[in-house]
Amino acid sequence: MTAPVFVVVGHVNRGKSSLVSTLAADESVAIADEPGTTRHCRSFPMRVDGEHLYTLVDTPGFERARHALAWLRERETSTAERSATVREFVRVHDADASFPQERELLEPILEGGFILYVVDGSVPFNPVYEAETEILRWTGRPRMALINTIGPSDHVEEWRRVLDQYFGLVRVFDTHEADFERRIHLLRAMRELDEEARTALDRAIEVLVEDRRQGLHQSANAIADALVDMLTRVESKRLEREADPEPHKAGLAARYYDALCERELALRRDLREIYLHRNLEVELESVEADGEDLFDLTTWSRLGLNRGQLAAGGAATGAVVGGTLDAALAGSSFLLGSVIGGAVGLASAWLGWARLAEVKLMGQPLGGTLLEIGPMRSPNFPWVVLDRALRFHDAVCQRAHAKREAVQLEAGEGEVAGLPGDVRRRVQGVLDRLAKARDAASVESARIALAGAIRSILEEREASRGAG
Ligand SMILES: Nc1nc2c(ncn2[C@@H]2O[C@H](COP(=O)(O)OP(=O)(O)OP(=O)(O)O)[C@@H](O)[C@H]2O)c(=O)[nH]1
Ligand SMILES: [Mg+2]
Repeated sequence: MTAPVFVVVGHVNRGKSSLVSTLAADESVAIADEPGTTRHCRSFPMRVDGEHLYTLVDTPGFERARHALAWLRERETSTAERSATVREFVRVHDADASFPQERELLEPILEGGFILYVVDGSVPFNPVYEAETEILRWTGRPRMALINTIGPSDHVEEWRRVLDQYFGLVRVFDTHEADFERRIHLLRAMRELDEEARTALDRAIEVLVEDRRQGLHQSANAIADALVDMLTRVESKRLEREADPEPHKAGLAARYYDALCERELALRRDLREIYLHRNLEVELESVEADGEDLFDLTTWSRLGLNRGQLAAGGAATGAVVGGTLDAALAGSSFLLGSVIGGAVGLASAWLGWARLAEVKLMGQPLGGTLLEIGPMRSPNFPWVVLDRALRFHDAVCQRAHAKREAVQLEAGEGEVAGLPGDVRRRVQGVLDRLAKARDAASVESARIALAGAIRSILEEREASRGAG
């Protein structure tokens, strides 16, 4: 079975490369505001595990469609001969080097490619496009039209009425907003182009769905790994006998803070890798910018956790006793800002940390003392990490590869707030086990259980998106 070739064509600057990028999940496709970004055809073979499923061809846009059509019409003999006339067009102008863009885009079609014609549904239809669609009709190849909407105006219905006359298949496909589900929908629609393409696309869909399932699995592991690392993290500093610990506290706290932030960032890089978004910016949100950061533990109500739930779940960590939660967590963000900025007295910063994480000063058998911070004991902390991980995962796993801007996590309603009670209790149960784990084997067993719980959460979310 040969892999079918789909040739993405359209007017210059209408989102052809965006379609290729999103459908191929390939962020290396050049996309830009300037018309004429794509100058030459480029093939993107869709391969999964070495299996070649289909090929997408990005092409330069139509530039002189009306002239090209006029040339064809002058030479029209019979309808049956139209595709031969298009071949003749390419051959003749190869010799005189005119119509470079039209020649480039027609060649892969004449070689047996299926046509995906992209239009911009935010600009009105005009007769230039009629020339383009007419040329495509002359090739006699199976074709589908896709309405992509770049700007804010809406001319989709107008386009649909026109395109229905020229194309057997017309679909709306927003190249910058399409998530995995919509990609699969489009591949299903493309099956209608041709019997042979159908077999190949069926296989492609099957492989992509399985690949996606594995992606969710890997993501759950990555999130669980990060959670366990962050929750068990300890920073320590050995001090000389008689040394005053005070001057060392702020530095150690800052190192601890940095290590946790760095681990969260590493998780984002892992998730980005899983979904083939290697160039996506994944910076952590800063407190200054939007008031939300990893240590914004005061927002526990946003996470949908009330004090009772936390107390029930988190009592094992010893941090929640009666009404002390609010006091313990109040101002933690401010506190961390001050650890970094050094604005507040070191002693009070250290005191604040002691409310979130264990801090210890221990005598050592061979003399001197060990100043230690961690592990994190705030019962809110893992929920904040999980919440942020879920939101980031959602953003990355649904992101179209044509959309290149940095990921922005929306502040507001947390994701863990929407989890059913039994799911939260399952997660909390594992967190409690982790807090009590005293050896590597019990930490590992908690990590596996956590990955399992997170996997169910991710799969549930994926299923609800598919249903929507
Ligand atoms: N917001 C938004 N912008 C889009 C969408 N599709 C394309 N664009 C933008 O439109 C511009 C052109 O997109 P490309 O995908 O490069 O278009 P093209 O048809 O390949 O352009 P040429 O190669 O120059 O013919 C880029 O700035 C894209 O970011 C969309 O669905 N939404
Ligand atoms: Mg392009």
